[in-house]
Parts: sequence; C-alpha cells; structure tokens
Amino acid sequence: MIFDTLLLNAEVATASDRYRADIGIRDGRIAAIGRDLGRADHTLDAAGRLVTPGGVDAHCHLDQPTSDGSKMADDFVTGTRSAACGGTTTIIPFACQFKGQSLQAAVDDYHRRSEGKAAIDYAFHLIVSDPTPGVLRDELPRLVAAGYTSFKVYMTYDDMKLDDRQILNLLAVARREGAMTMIHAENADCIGWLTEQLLDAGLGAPRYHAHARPMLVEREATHRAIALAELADVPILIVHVSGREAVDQIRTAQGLGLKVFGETCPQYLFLTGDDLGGEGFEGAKCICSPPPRDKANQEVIWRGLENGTFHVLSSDHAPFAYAGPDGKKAHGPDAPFSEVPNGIPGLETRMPLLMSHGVMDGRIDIHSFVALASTNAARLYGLFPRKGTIAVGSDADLVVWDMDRPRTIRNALLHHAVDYTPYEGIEVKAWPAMTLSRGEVVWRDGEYLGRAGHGQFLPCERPALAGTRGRGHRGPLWKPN
Ligand code: DUC
Ligand code: ZN
Ligand code: ZN
Repeated sequence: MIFDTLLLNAEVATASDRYRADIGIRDGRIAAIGRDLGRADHTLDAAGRLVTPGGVDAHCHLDQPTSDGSKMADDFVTGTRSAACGGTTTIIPFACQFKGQSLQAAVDDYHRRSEGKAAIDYAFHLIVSDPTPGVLRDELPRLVAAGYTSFKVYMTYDDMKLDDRQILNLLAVARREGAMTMIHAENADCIGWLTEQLLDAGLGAPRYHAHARPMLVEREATHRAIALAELADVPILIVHVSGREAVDQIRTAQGLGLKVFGETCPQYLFLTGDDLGGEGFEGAKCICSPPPRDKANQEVIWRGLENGTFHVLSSDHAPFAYAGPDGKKAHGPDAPFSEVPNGIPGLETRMPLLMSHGVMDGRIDIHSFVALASTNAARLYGLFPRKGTIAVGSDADLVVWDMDRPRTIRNALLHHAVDYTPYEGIEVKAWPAMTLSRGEVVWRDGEYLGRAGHGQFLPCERPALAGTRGRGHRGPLWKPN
C-alpha cells in the first residue's frame, strides 16, 4: 500500500501499550502500524519521540450563548485552533437549551455556530435546562438516536438548575436510551443564601466567590446526585470536581459498586482560592465554579488522578475576556462576584500541564495520561475507537511530543481569543512538537497550520457503559427484587 503519510520512528504510547513503530496513514485514518511499511507521499520523522493519541477535551464551551449579556471570546475558529496547538484533536462542547426553547432548536443553533469553522473534529453534549414532557418523551430519545448521546444537568445557576424530580426524570431517560448524564453538582440554595449574606455585608470582591461556594455545597450536591443516580439505577459522571469532600463522596460510591465516573480540570490542580484575590478586580480572571480550593486539595485531586477516582481531565474552557466589555467585566469592573461570568480558558494548556506535572514529575504514568486526556472520554461519550487511541482503523489524530524544551506559559504564546490565561508564568517541560488531525498536520514547531472547516461533526454512539445499570446486580431501588 502507498500511504499518504508515514510517521516514522514513533515511540507510541496508548492507554495500554508502549512500543516503537512507524505509523502509516491513508485517507485520514491509521492504515498500518509496524516497521518497513512501504512508501508514502509524505514522511514525517518522530525521531524516537513519544507519540500519543490526540487529546479529547470532553468539556469545553465555545460560542455558547449566555443569558446575562456576556459573550464568549472564542468561537469554533479560535477555540479549535487553540486546542490543536495544545495537542487536542477532538472537542465536545455543549448545545445549551434555554428555558422555553426546544432541544432541537438549541442543537440547530449550535450547528450554525460551528459549521465550517472548526479546525478539529467535534461532537456535542446537550445541556437540558427545560425537561418538558415533550423533551423527555420525544426530543431526547430522538437526539440520542441521532448521535447526541450525553447531556449535562445543572444543580445550580438560576437559569439552568433542575430540581431533584426533574433530574430523576432525565436519569430515567438516560437509562432507557443508553445516554450518559453529566452532573454539575453544587447546591443552588446554599449558594444563593451565602451570596446574599456576603453581599449584604459588602463583601462582593472576586475572592468572595469562593466563600459563596465552599466545599460543603459541592459535597452535598454530589451526594444527592449519586443518590438520585442510585435510585434511577444508571451511571452518571460528576463534572469538574474541585476537592476532597466531593472526592470522598465519589470514592465511597465507587467502593459500593455504583457506576459513578469523575471528571476534574487543571484549575483544581494549579490554582487556589488565593488566585481569586489579586489586585482590584484581577481575581475575576480566575472565577469559575466550583472555585479552586487550596494546596492540600490540589494534592487530593492529583491523588484522584493517580488512583482512578477520576476518569477524565477536561479543561472546562469557558472563554470570557478580562478587559473587554462582554466578558468578565460585562457588568462593570466593580461588579460583585455574583455578576461575573463564570469560567476560565484552558483548551490549549490542558495536555501540556498534565504531561509536564503529571507524567514528567512522576505523579501518573504515561498510560494514565493517555487515558485521562483522551481514551476515557472517547469511551464514555461513544467516540471510541475512532477517537482516543492509536490503532489500525482509528482516525490519525496524533501528538508528537517535545519533552526537551522547558517553557513558561504566557498568554502571548497561546492561540485562543482570550486576553489572559490563568496559568500565566507556570513552567511546563512538554509541549506538542506536532499535532495531526485526521492525518493533516495542524500544528508543527510552533506554527499553526490548520484550517477552519477541516473539522467534522461527529455523531456519538451510545457509550458502552452508559447503557449498563448503575447498581450492578442489585437492580433498581424502585423495583422489588
Ligand atoms: N462553570 C461551569 O459550570 N460552566 C462554565 C464555567 C464554569 O466555571
Ligand atoms: Zn458546570
Ligand atoms: Zn462547563
């Protein structure tokens, strides 16, 4: 066979294996792996460098409409460009339903926002904020069958939050249809009450965001989400877990045999609540929910990555500019924390941070890195084995790593449209030397080579795990055994 491209001398690492090989690519897919594979139109030399599957960032927000007048800085052009430069080749952002809107309308709108713009492949999760009888009975089953096989529910945010009964209704649909439910677990009433106390006392500066959302509110909601999933007998995934108290809930559930999956994000490994307390309004740059905790909790999150509590490391990229009028300052430079759009950028820095401070600092092995950054997300959201691994037949989404040149993260070096990075000044020892998306080089030696429109929409399969029951052999609580 004559290949389009041969990637020579790769030190291939997947979630399970590590070996030296050449990789033959044809029509965007991996066509052969081995030695002396034959001829190709192009050759690329990995020169003994580590080659991993391209990253799958399973939680990010791009060009997502908001209800408060703020506007995301990244659309699908700039967001996917930034992702590619940091080694991510698949993203799964959110088609978000507003109350009163049909789910299909949200999906159609999101396709309009992404069509022809992405440089890498993408799928959509749904956000369900209005689970009407029509959504539960007709729209969700139809959309799951059409390739939107995961949805997020919020236990907080006034315009999104669902009550326990609504969540149970959705979990029952997820069980029946084989979809994966992602849960944002924070207790809305506790946050509302604490926010009122803080603002009444004149404590509206950015650092009080963390005081309004202590770990207790995450612990309580995580516990409740797990109980609801146990009752409905269906797996769930708790997103953006920030610290010990939620980790303890998840580990306890996992120890009981419940199918509870966990996601965390770099902000809980590299930031603390102190980062919300910069000069004046500066701390707003790090306002995200749940908020970053403290050094001890960073260690708890690292341990959760090591010991398998977490399955996925996502960026939760939510790109609001700092200086512009639409972003963090949408409600003025002195607005109370409660009016600052939540979220921080991180698509491009996610994989280099984990490779440097996870693998190269000896906290996780290379197989865990691949699993956390790529394979598990592909599995959990129905994209495996097309995405998330290096195997014959898989898409040729590859990262060739440069692990010889330490560098300092500077926003000026990044490719998003956000005017800051919360990781400014952090040293990394690894960065992609090259990223390939379906066989095309999209990033090489510091130069972005991708193009808007190369990225394709990926309908997802029903994830293999989501169709299984949450409680294993014991069966649902609501049916007598
Ligand atoms: N929290 C979310 O729940 N979503 C976007 C960003 C954030 O901080
Ligand atoms: Zn969330
Ligand atoms: Zn999010």
